[in-house]
Amino acid sequence: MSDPEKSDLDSLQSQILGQIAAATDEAALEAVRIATLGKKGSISALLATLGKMSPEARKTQGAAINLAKDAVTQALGARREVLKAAALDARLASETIDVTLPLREPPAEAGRIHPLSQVWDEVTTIFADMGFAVAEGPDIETDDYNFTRLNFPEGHPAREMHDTFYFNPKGDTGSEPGAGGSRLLLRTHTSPVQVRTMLSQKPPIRVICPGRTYRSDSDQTHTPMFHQVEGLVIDKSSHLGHLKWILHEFCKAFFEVDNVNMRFRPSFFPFTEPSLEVDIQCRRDKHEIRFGEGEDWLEILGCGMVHPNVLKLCGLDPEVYQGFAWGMGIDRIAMLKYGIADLRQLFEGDVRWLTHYGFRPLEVPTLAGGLSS
Ligand code: 2U9
Repeated sequence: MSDPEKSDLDSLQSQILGQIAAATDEAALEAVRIATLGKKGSISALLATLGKMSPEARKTQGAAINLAKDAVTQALGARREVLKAAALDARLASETIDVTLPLREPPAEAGRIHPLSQVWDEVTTIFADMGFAVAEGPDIETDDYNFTRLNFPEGHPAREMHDTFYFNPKGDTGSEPGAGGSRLLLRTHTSPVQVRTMLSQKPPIRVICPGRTYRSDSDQTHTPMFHQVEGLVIDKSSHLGHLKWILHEFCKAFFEVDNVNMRFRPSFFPFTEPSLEVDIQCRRDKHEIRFGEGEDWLEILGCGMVHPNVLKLCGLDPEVYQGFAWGMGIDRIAMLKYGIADLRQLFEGDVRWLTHYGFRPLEVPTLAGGLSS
């Protein structure tokens, strides 16, 4: 090999080694490898010229080119290791986690219990503590259980189409309800559950009946579906004094105050006689309402002694048995207790609203631990 050729090879080698040293990542280094040792690379091109040389020239130039190739291969390998280590260091640095950051809320913590479910649980907890069982029944009822056995006379306004969602009688596709006591309807109160209880159990009876109820009514204070909880006590001696005590204890426990002043006003329901409506005293400040004492009265429930006709229609002898019943709207008492202004918000399913008004799922209401704390 002549000197100029050798110095050409030397300068090519040092140029390539310079490119290898300047490669700042593995992709740049790979580009250098392809440009030198790849099929069309500069060193591969030199090696390809060996075939056309004389044996002597091939010997000397072949050795020199192979030395340069080895030097480049070795430099590529060494640089690759350096770049690999640097890339790993950079990745480790970028992926560090701050173990002092707070944990993300687990799903059981992030979910919320709807205020209606909360109040439902609060009410059943209070009455369960007094020895009441919970009874449930179907949402679709007969005319007989929803009205007739509750002493609603034929033609009573509550039976009218505008209040009650009737189903079409079998075979009738028109909108007018058919005749007879077996028409199906969406129950307008949970009272048919008490009817079923009386028909299937012997007194003494102590039940509460929470559930969905339906009336054809929709405005700011009414939704076509709403929730009620009713109670029933039947035995041989229960009287209005017992009823007043139960309702007083309930109101103190539910509103979580030591005393509640109550007012019992005469009223009328077909299924009770006498019938009463119950108000509790309250004080309204600008931003909040306090229950139990104050200048205002708030209606919260209705009640009364079960009408002798109802006892008879439910298979009990009114000469032997007597008892009392009450009913209240769960939606209404939930709104009062938790300061919910618009009834319709209860049914909108807005997750932002639920985050504000909802309850933590693991904080189950108990009388000992606090109902709503
Ligand atoms: C039977 C006998 C008697 C249940 C009662 C009320 C009074 C009452 C309303 C409160 C607000 C319904 O949600 S509301 O509109 N209820 O005032 N309910 S006594 O009496 C019964 C029930 C069943 C067999």
